[in-house]
Amino acid sequence: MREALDQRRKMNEYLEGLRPKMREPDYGKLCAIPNQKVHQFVAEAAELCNPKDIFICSDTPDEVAYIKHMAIASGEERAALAMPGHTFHFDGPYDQGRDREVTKFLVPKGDSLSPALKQIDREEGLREVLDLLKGAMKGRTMIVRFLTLGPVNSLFTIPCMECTDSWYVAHSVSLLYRKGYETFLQLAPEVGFFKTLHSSGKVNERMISVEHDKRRIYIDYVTDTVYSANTQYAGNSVGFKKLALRLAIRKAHREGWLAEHFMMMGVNGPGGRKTYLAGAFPSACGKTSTAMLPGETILADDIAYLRNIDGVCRGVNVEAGVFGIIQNVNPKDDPLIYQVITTPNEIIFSNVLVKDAKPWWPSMGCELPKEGVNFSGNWHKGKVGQNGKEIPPASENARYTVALKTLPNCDPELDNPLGVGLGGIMYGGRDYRAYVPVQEGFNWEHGVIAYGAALETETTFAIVEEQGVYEINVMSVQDFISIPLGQYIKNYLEFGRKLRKVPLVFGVNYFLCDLKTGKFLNNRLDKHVWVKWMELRVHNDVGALRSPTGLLPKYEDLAILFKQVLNKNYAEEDYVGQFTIRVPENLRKIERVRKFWKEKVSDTPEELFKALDDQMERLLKARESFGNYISPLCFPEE
Ligand code: SPV
Ligand code: MN
Repeated sequence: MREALDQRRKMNEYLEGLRPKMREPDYGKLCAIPNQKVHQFVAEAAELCNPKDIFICSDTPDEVAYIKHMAIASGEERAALAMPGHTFHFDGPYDQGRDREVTKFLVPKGDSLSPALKQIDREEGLREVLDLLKGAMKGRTMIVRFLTLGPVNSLFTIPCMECTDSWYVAHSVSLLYRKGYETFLQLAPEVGFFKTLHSSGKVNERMISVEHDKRRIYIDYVTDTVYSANTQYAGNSVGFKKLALRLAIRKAHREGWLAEHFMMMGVNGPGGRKTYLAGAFPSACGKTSTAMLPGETILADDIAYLRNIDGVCRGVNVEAGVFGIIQNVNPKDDPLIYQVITTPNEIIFSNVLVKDAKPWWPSMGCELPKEGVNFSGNWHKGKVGQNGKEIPPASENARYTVALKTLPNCDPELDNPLGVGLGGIMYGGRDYRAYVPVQEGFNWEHGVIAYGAALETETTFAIVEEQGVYEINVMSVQDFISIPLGQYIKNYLEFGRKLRKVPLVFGVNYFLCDLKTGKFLNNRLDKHVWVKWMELRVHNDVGALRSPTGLLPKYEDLAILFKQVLNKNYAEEDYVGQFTIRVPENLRKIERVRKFWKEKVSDTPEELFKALDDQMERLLKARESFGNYISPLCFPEE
């Protein structure tokens, strides 16, 4: 046995090269993985980045605790918060969010991606990023982590590994992903895996990356590798959020399944039943707060894989933790999250304000201190940054990182290798003017096109519509779609057609405003009623009204739900205001969506235009009978 092992070691030049650089226990943990591509990745990363040592994490509780300890000992995180288990971390002032400008696909010669996607010639990009990573880990430890995307031992599993010199990144992996060392021990030589090579680069005395102008995040789909240099913000440095999602989308579309920017939740219905719904929303449009509605269960808050298993659309959470936006989390609007992040739990706060051993963030439900420490160092109200702008107390994108299993409302099916069967999928953007708060597509095609492919987010509200700035964000995943957009939609439509049990498709809009006053027409918690209505629709328990843009809830059903869920009397007048079909605004929306798919995408399927045209015709026809603004009470029951 020992001889065989020795033999294998000898045959593996990568391991041989690593031997002098590693301590025996780490070397043993790496040798135990029977996959030469793993050894090669570690050997090449070490050769390039020149770390002082290499730590292989085999996921034992001691090692996981050591990583957290080192995150604090290195100064990347600080434990100076009163609440046990809480730590905080700062990213540099220029690294406070996903960086679209420097995140690029490496495209080999002869291959072409949609011009809308940021890209660079593969050879040129590799040269650039490898040069930045050269010697980047000098004097530091390279931490090697193994994890899986999706539950272990399942059809959905994608094995992943990361080499990083950041203990904060390695600690985030503990909270956000499922442990994968065991999976790698069984990894057959032909099984592919995703990998990330990351370095924070040069850091200052506050452990903040200083060479922000040399920040690069390059994605090599030829080898399924993400390279990230001079980054710290977890969305840029932990390679398994949107970076691996880009790789997963390519894989999914090759293999006939879907990788999506979805939350998933279990909604409790009558008679003790539970119905699973998924939802796609662009950042900061209500995705996490929908998934965290009190009384329901959360299965995923950011990324899901969907497969057709025996004709049923089944979904898994790719991750096992939440990297959530903290702004606006307060006891009134997000009671569950607020409770979790203000009690003793293992939580990393990033880019919040720290004062009196407590984290602070905007709209947390109390007044913020006038001074403290934040991502800019010592902060006081009125402090101005290098760009001449006032520095806010906390970043708009300040976050909390927590394992899903810490949450009392974590869904018990989180690790089910078969995932959960989805009853419905919702798409929602920030639409101040056009779409009603909730509606149901007439069928898969209509819903996917009218709500998903037409998903828009308006960045500013202006009374004069032309001043609004709209951004189409197809399925809220557009930034990450690494295949031609038209092909993506074709595959999506095809996926639904092959299902025996097709999920219902809903369009939601939490941001509808009164056209005259600009005031929101709904309260933040009203989404709970919409979600309960969807649950009833999945089981055909309530009827709906047939409007030109989709099936609308009936007033009497919503009135019952408002009473049951929020203990509120729902006035018919409010219903009419919220569910009035606004023909001019809807027509303009269709125009914008059509323009996008005509001008920005070269391979749009005809059926997409047909679905938009049909919707336009329905709107025009309804206008002939009822005028520009049509009360929902005018529409017939389906
Ligand atoms: C998002 O921005 O959609 C996120 C956070 O979920 S990130 O990790 O930056 O992608
Ligand atoms: Mn996201």
